[in-house]
Amino acid sequence: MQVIPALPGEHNLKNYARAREEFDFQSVEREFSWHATGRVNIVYEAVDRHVEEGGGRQVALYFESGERQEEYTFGRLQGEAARFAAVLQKYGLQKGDRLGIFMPRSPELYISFLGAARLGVVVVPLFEAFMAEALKDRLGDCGAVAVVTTSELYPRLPLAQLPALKYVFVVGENVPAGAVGWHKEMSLVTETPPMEWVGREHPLFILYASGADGKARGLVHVHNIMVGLLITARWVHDLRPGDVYWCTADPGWITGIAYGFLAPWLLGIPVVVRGGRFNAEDWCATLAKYRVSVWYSAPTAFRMIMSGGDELLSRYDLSHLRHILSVGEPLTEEVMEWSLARLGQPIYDTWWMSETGMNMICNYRCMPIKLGSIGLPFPGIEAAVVDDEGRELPPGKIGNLAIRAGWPAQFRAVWNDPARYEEYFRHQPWFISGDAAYRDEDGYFYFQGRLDGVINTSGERVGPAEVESKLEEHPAVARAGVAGKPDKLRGEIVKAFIVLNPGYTWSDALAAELREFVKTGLAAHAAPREFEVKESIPLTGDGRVDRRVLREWVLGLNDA
Ligand code: 6R9
Repeated sequence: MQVIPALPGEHNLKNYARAREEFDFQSVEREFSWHATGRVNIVYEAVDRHVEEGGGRQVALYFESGERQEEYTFGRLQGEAARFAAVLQKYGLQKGDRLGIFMPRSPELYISFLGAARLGVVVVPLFEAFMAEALKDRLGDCGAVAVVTTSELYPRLPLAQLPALKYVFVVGENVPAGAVGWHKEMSLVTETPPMEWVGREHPLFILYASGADGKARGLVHVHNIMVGLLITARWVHDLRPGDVYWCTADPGWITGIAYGFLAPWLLGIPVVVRGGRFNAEDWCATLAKYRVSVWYSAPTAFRMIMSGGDELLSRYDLSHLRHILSVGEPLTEEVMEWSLARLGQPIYDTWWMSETGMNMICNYRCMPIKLGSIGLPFPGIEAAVVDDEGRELPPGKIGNLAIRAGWPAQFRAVWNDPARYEEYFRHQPWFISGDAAYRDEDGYFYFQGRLDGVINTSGERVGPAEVESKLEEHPAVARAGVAGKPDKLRGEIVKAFIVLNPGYTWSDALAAELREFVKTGLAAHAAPREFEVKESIPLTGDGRVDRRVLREWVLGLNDA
């Protein structure tokens, strides 16, 4: 096994072993203003505080998308967020109400998030690829009273099926009849409300994440998430004054929320946000143009840049890049070798999930990287590999990757579904992640795939049951079973096994139609890339799809 030695030089985290022994999260709490004042709001710590301490003219956000290029200082963000809080207040939104944010990356998205949280309103981020059904499930489940969107996405909102939804704020021109103009309302604000102080346990956002069965679950994160974000931004991402940080994840997913803006802003570090579709050339141009020094991305993106060839990289000055991190899917040897050879540095893998809220098992600059390992638990975090009864397994044995419950950024509930929440904690004191892993003698962890059938395509989480129920709405489909099939570029692709209804025959046209059906009904990234017709779908004793057999099917095991 290849080992990449610890990097020499000054790092924020200097000695991992010592930090493991001495560090506790309470020491981080002392860094927040609320430690002294008792007044809590993450927006104050991420934005207002920097302004009050004289950093109002520092850039917080470099935004670029197509023709649009804008810079926002912390001062400007503070002002705009306060105005949006005033708009929400005018429309009667109060602390604890839920506000959906369903739009492509734009400054207005971040302003809406901050403005809501400033008022104690709970944000429900919705990935821009979601279609009517996914939106109905999520907005309906949390009873959102308002949504921020764009005129392009507005028609996807199934308004008639969302009785609790009272207002839709539309960003940009062409505000549809019945909707509220976001910009117009912002321009009318004359007075802004003060920061709403909340408890540390007050909900900040509800993020819907797919599980193995049923509908997506609303993971509730609270303002206290800041404790985990600040210290990982410093020790894992190694952020310090002068850095320009680019996390490429979309704010519809946990990475794009936690590290896309909250974590770096807690340290007053400017972030780059790039809109539009992925394009290897544009991404290299962005790294060079903004002199990105710390870059957080995913293996699929690295592979796409890799396939652009050395010639692409050689045209850009990437000399400012000093720390690269990866998340979401296994970081393969080929990507690591490419980075070492072409970017002159390793990539630091980080393992965590929507439920954990913060980086959990990571690689650090002061520690050797063992190729193929997701690294070591963050100081203050205890991780283990446990069997199906919750008993700890020795090194080398594959089992459930588990985390000792009670870390600061932990999700606090599954909205409307306490039983689902309890299920994660069924083996006290452990949180059971759903991932398989083993540990070596030195305590390094090795990710071994999902245990529960959740699909990870290009780092995006897809719930097989949601895709199955969508497919089964189509008249041609009697029964569907969906699984992730290993794929060189995307990690996994969505593969659907289907049983046809009488009178239907299989054809490429039907495959295309089913694909489109999922794409337009649920979400583009959830649409199966491969289909296979079967006589029947394997079921477990209690009538659920047997994910273990599907897994064998996609891997081509026991092919019958
Ligand atoms: C942060 C995020 C979580 C699932 C997780 C695991 C996979 C995350 C990984 C990784 C291999 C890594 N995952 N980090 N797999 N190596 N470094 O992605 O959250 O969208 O909830 O997905 O992603 O399977 O369980 P989320």
